[in-house]
Amino acid sequence: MMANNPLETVCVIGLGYIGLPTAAVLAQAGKRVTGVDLNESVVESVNNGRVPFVEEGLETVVAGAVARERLSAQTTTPSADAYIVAVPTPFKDGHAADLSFVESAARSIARQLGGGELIILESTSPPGTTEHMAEVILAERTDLSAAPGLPTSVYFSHAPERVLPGRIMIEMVDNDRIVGGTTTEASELTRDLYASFCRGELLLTDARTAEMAKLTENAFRDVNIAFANELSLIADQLDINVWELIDLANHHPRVNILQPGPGVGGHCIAVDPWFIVAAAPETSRLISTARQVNDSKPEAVLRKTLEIAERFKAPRIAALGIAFKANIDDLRQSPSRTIVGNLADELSEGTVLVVEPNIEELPSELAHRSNVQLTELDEALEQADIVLLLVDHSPFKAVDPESLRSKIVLDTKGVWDSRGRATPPRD
Ligand code: SAJ
Repeated sequence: MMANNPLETVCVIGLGYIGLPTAAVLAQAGKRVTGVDLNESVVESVNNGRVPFVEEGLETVVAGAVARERLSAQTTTPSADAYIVAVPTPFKDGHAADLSFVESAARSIARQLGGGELIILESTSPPGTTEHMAEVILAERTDLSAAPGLPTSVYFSHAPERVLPGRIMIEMVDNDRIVGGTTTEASELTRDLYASFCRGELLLTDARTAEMAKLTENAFRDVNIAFANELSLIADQLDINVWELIDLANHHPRVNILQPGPGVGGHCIAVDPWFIVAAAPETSRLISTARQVNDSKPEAVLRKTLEIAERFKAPRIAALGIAFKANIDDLRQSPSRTIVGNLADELSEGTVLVVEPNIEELPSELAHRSNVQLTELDEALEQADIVLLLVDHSPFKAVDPESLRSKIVLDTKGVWDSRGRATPPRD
């Protein structure tokens, strides 16, 4: 039984942006960790101590854990004391969550269980998914039960991650964390496991509230960014500088407006609020509208760029950044990538010079286009008629706006537009 089981071996299913760092910090904390991923090249790179994506500080921890034989990776699910499911939960048509990866992870775990194990869902999920995962497992294993305290008991919980890409290794350890079990015992076991690496407060609740809390955090940010994005469109219409406007308003002690941009990207904030909308469509009016406002921003940036481009016969447009946000190489659901693709589609003549310091080759949908080129920053700035800043990567921030005087600049992140900027923009 659990009291005798200190959860020494942990299996993490899904070695992506969340699963791999989680596996690494657990291994660093002394657990024996097996990471599981369907992708053989991911497995191979982890076993060689390498990380298949850019995340500050992660590779050192992975390499150390692999060298000390605390962390290894494979394509099949082994038996373990605890399982952490960190697989994607994308949305399907109509914005309902696609739980097929969670379900197949659950089935692979079911085969390994002997009683006493803890199964934690980390993937961001609609309310009820942890209970659903438990049902999938218990349907396969009628010899086991979710009632606590029996030799045949297994324990289920949700422990949503809330780390910020780019700061994962810091936030994984320092952030407070919500832990929601389907039983109190499951919550307590999860808390004990996470306490091995997490210095933040571990806040216990039930599984459904934990699921909703995670969605609420991202919906909160989405709604607030939508406010900033809507303001930027209004300010444009009224010929007001939005950066100055926000800076001035933020001097009020109870106002803290976020920053507008080319849209909201990534696999979290642009996705998770839809799970709330799908769960309560009639009631989630503000959350749903915020999603639409943020999703409409790339089109507004595209129209404005094309309008300016009309002034040239064959414009050279330097598009700075196609990642979904600053200083990462993640192009998933990136509004700037969409803008560049659509710009290339709609530009009858001219060239889009893409500058993205964090990648070595363009994604396939851009790579084959004759009017798109991956270009170094200096060269793109020199050649460009129009400079379209889409992501606030550090090298772009270092460009002196004075050097762009002869260009038409469209700065969607307010990086070079310092009017009224007495204080640095807040994150
Ligand atoms: N963005 C703006 N204006 C802002 C802030 C962000 O336009 O003022 C844009 C970014 O450019 C980006 C998008 O929003 O396209 C999302 O970026 P982000 O930095 O706000 O968030 P993510 O998606 O990298 O990470 C979020 C975080 N959630 C919250 O801050 C509530 C993180 O803590 C979560 O762990 C993560 O989602 C997740 O995995 O759910």
